[in-house]
Amino acid sequence: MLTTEKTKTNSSAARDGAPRKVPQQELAELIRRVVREQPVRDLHTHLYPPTFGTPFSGSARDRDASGLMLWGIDELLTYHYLVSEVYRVVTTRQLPYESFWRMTKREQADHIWKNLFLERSPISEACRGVLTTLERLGLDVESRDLDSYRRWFAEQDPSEHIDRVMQLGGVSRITMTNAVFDDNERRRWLDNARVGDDSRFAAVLRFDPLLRNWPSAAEQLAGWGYAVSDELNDKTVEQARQFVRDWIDRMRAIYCAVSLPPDWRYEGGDDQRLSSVVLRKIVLPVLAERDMPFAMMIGSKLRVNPGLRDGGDMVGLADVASVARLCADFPANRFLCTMLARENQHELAVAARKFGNLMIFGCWWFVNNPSLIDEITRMRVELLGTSFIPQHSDARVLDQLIYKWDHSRELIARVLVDKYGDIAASGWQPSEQEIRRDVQLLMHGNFENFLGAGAK
Ligand code: HDL
Ligand code: ZN
Repeated sequence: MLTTEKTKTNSSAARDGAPRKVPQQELAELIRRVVREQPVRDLHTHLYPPTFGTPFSGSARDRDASGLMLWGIDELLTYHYLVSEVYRVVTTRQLPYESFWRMTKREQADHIWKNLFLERSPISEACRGVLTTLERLGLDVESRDLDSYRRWFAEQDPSEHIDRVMQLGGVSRITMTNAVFDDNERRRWLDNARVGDDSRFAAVLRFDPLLRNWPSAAEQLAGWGYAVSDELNDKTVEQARQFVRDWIDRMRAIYCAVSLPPDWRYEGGDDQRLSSVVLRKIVLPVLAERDMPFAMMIGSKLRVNPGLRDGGDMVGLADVASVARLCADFPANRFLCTMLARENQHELAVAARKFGNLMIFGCWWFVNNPSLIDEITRMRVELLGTSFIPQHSDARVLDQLIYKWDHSRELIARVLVDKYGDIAASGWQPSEQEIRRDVQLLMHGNFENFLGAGAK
């Protein structure tokens, strides 16, 4: 219905001190700028500061072959996404997996560069990301001169490069994934209590085996001095809770996390599945006591093709009803959740409408592609407004922060341009201040507010 009454003009609104309304034609550019300028708190990565060692460093003195801080062009090119993709082009008949894994990192990178960049155009998202990163670092992509890129990286200092990449990616703080059951990771924390003391990084206690394979996890806890048996009696429960507390404290973890297989289920209070009992008796009580969220990343079938190593995992349809049951049964806990299957995304967003203690986040791994980020983010805004966390990078190589956030910011902005445009068309003219407030929530505030008092 067309109203005859003139709406307030900007000048009269400005006179009475209301925030300036943004004329529609300027709206799109303003939204893109706000999204570009808003620092993001990246809630899930596999990145590390130099204190965890780095296999790549200009000076041989600093190199640590098992170091966890991955950065530079050869790590970018040998990202497990690209290993999977190159094996679609050069099959195992031509290059057996073990021959590839016996190559040096440089030789593997040469192989991927040749087959996925030079002999075929690098148009996949993972290939394109390498190009975006090189371009934003100021390197000459058009030259296609891999050795020139290598020379440039070899001149960089790892810690200074972290500052540079965070600045280019607009990342205010990096959240690590600290897998306590990984020997390399655990040893570094036990050898050096200050290993996590880099203010640019926050730690996350990741303990998949507790839920994926309790008997094996219990054996390892016993080996670490906790009086646990694989029978979940009171003594074992208390000792396992102490294990979780000890590592939250050692890492100063801001939340705890697991990745779960697609067939993971939680059937409610009397569910005697080992993972459900471990959740109910060990994990969730400690997290409630510590006022700390629990992140569940659900849908990964591990090593369906072991020859590809980290690249060998597969996606499967998960059960959103199990997440909903957890949220209902544990109202004192807060749950971060992301799912790997595209087909789970709508139901998960609807579950978030039902439970305020559920915060859905990110377009994870196999749905971290432009077409799906657009689809999923659009659907989430329509169902949840600004009350979700649109993205995390999942970066494994430091430099990936640049492309993963460049690509996602553009896509998130595109959705917001449409959504603010829709309300402006009804006469609700958003002010710049309101847009900045909303984007700060999406990129930073929703995550920080969900962390609770205990962690920042
Ligand atoms: O379990 C996870 O955190 C996943 O993100 C895996 O690390 C996976 O290999 C990955 O890197 N996805 O992007
Ligand atoms: Zn991850």
